[in-house]
Amino acid sequence: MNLFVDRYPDEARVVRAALASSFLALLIGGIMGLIQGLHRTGYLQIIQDSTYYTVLSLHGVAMVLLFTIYFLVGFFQWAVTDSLDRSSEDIRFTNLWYILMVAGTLMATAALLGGFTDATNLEADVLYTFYAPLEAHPIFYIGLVTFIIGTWLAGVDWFRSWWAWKQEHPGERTPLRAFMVMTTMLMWYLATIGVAAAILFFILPWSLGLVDGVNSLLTRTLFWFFGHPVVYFWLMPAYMMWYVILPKLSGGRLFSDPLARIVFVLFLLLSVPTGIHHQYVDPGIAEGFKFVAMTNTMFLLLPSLLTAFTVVASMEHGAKQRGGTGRLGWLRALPWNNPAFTGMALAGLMFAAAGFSGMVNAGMNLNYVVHNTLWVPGHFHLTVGTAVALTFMAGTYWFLPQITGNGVFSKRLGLVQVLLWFLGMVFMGNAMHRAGLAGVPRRTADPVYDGVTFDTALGSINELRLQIALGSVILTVSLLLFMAHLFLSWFDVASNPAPDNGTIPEALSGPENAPVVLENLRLWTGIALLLIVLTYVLPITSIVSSNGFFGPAGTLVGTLYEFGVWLVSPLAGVIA
Ligand code: HAS
Ligand code: CU1
Repeated sequence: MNLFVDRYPDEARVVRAALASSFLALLIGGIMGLIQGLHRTGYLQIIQDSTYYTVLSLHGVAMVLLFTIYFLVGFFQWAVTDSLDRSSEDIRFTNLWYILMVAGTLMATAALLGGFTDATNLEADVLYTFYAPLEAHPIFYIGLVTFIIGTWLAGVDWFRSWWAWKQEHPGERTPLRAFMVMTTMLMWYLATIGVAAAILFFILPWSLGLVDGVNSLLTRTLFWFFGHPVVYFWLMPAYMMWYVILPKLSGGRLFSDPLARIVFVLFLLLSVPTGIHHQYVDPGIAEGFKFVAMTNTMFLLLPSLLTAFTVVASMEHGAKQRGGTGRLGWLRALPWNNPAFTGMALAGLMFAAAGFSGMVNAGMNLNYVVHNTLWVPGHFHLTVGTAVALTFMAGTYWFLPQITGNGVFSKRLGLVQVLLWFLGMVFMGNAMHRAGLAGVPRRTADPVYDGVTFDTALGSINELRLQIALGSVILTVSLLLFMAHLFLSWFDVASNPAPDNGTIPEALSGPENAPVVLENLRLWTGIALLLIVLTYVLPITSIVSSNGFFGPAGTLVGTLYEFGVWLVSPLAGVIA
């Protein structure tokens, strides 16, 4: 039997645990999403307006930090173990990073849940971006840091496997899946420097009461240093599924392995030096720095456009192997009755629209029209909420049998589920984008103001509200179906055997055609670092010299001194 679970039972256990955590977060986040969707459209208001922000914080953290990252660590563990064909160097270490992630999650979640009651001083109504001056209980930040350290150790674990593999296979090209994991993790290490610095040096000491204030522009900038690349941390595993699973499900092979590698290297190079495109309207950052971020963002479209080409070309190749013909007629020959395929293909289709709204966001002048409106949630419900989430759910229909040894309960149920998700997002994504153009703000419990009407170019605002509410309901139905289906498949209620289809076919143009220099990850990481220095040192220096490390007043030298004193003071305390 060729199933992953039979070959690597210990690793499969960690993968299953990560997936279970991921889907639990999805369920919790989804319920919060329904409450919000109905609340802000005015259809059902079961919470206070003030509680809306607790709900929204939980929704954001559960969906974009927990659901996505737990899924991807599980998926990456499979990708590394399976593609290198070797066990973890030390399974105890593998268990350790997962346990750390869970410990971090419990702390952060306790703080988030505390927001629902006055009985404790736990609270984290700070939304997933935790901008100062919004302040959470310290346990929230400690939880986040612990969770991130867990992901760092996961990366160490995979690098150890890769180095050991290289020792035994000198001169060989790294298998594609492992290559994708390594480049993604290098990107993640660079990106998380920003959030680690923001939390450890500024926000956590401030919430612990060790320092009086923070420079909120500085912590925002450090957040977006991390906050843009984190979106690719979610996207790159979805891309990996499109590159390695989708061509196979289409009935063919990946069109080009070298092109896929180039895409992942481009993400490593360009993901971080673009973060300022979230801050086009922030005062205190000179226009020139914003322009540089915009230019880098436009270059960053390239890996996604390359992906669109390669993945669709691979699908066409697959369809033609299955007898498809014609310029577009081949589309009919694709396996549309397979939920794993259909879900991923629809996720890709939706991403084409999402990429377009991303381009609008990225243009400095167009951004002024859409920033802080519902357009932006429209954009990310199509990117992370569809391209990523639907790919993860659909991919699970293929992936779950590999790690549990049990077949999926019902293909038809799976198909209905992925179609409903797509439909729900068509309503919600479309209506949110349009409501944003009408000026409806994001992150607002009840966007109704005296004397203000939102004018839509087409249709009416009530129709948009209805679409958002309807979308929320359809998505919830899809989510509940997914959870039920997952349960039925996982516990093998129908006793369906797992199909023996775990092998990934070779690409049409294989790794031997890739330039050797692509393997040089030190070089790419070095260039990525250089680009980060070039784009971030000047804006950060300027932010600190105008407002100090810890808020207004103080010159750069003065605050550097203050900062130094703060750093050594615990040490002085210990000595005394
Ligand atoms: Fe974004 C805001 C720009 C991609 C997520 N983004 C956000 C926020 C989130 C987010 C969460 O420049 C809100 C943050 C907040 O809370 O404030 N984004 C971009 C650009 C891209 C982009 C240029 N975003 C993503 C992805 C995300 C994500 C991916 C999550 C996973 N975004 C912005 C900007 C803002 C922003 C500004 C700030 C807005 C503001 O003012 O606040 C690009 O990476 C997009 C490139 C994509 C393409 C599409 C290629 C098409 C493909 C499909 C192939 C088709 C297939 C299927 C496979 C060029 C690959 C074929 C099927 C058949 C049947 C044939
Ligand atoms: Cu971004």
